[in-house]
Amino acid sequence: HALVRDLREAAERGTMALHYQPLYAIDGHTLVGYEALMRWMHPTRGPVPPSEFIPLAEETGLIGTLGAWALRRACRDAARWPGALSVAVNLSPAQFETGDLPATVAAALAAAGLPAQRLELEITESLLMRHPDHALATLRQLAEMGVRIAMDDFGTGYSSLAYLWRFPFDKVKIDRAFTHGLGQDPKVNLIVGAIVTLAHALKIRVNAEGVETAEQMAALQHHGCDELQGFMLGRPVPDTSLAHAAQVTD
Ligand code: G
Ligand code: G
Ligand code: MN
Ligand code: NA
Repeated sequence: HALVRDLREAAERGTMALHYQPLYAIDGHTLVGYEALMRWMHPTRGPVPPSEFIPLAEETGLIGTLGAWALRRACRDAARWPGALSVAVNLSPAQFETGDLPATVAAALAAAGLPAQRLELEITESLLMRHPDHALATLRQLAEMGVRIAMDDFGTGYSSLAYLWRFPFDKVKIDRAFTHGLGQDPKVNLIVGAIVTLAHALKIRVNAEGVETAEQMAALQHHGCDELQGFMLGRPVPDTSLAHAAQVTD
C-alpha cells in the first residue's frame, strides 16, 4: 500500500534520520556513547514511530536497505565525535537472513574509518530463538572483527540463560520494565541484583534502560550496574545537537 511505497522511497533515498540517546557510566555523569534510533518523518503523515515502520520494513524486505543505511550513517557520525565514544546500532533478525551482514558492517566501518571496537550491535533474544545456529555463527564472525555485541531488552524474551551460555556477549541491556519496577516490588530488586551478579560472573557488562527517576538511578548504582540510559539522563536527539555535549566530556 501507500505507506510501503513511501517507505521504499525513503529507504532508497536515505531520507530517514538517526537520533542518538546518550549512554552514561554508572556515575550518571560520564558520557560513554550513544544508541542510534531510527526516525521517519513522513512528508504528509508526520513522524511515523519505529514500532510501525520497522515491522513493515521487515515484512517487505526493506530492512536490508534501511539497516545498511543506518550502519553507514551511525559509523560516519560516530567517527566525528570526540574521544572514544561508542555507537550502538539496533539490528533486526531479518538482517541476519538476507545479505552478508559481516560484510555490510565491515564496509560501514571502513567507509567511516571507525575502529570496530567503537561499534556495538544490539540484538534481541527473538533473533537467537528464530535461527540459533546461523545467528550464533554470524555473531561470532562479527565479534572476531572486534565489534561488540549487546543483548537488548534482556529478561523479556525466552531462554536468556542458554544464550548467555552459548554466546560471549559484551553487554546485556536490562529492559526498562525492570528499571520501572525497581522500588515498586521487592522482587524486581532481587531480579536485577541477580542479573548483575550473573552477568559480571560471565564478564558481561550491564546497561539499565529506561532510567527516569533519581530513585531508580540510586537502586541501579546499589546493584552495581555499569551503564545507565533513560529520559532522566538524556532523550534521543539529532546528531547536530551532540557537538556541545560531546565536547564537554572530551
Ligand atoms: O526510539 P523508539 O523507542 O521509538 O524505538 C522503538 C523500537 O524501535 C526499539 O525497540 C528500537 O530497538 C527499534 N529501533 C529503533 N531504531 C532501529 C533501527 O535502526 N533498526 C532496528 N532494527 N530497530 C530500531
Ligand atoms: O528496544 P530498544 O531498547 O532499542 O528501545 C529504545 C526505546 O526506548 C527508544 O524508543 C527510546 O525512545 C525509548 N526510551 C529511552 N529511554 C526511555 C525512558 O527513560 N523511558 C521510556 N519510557 N522509554 C525510553
Ligand atoms: Mn536498543
Ligand atoms: Na531495549
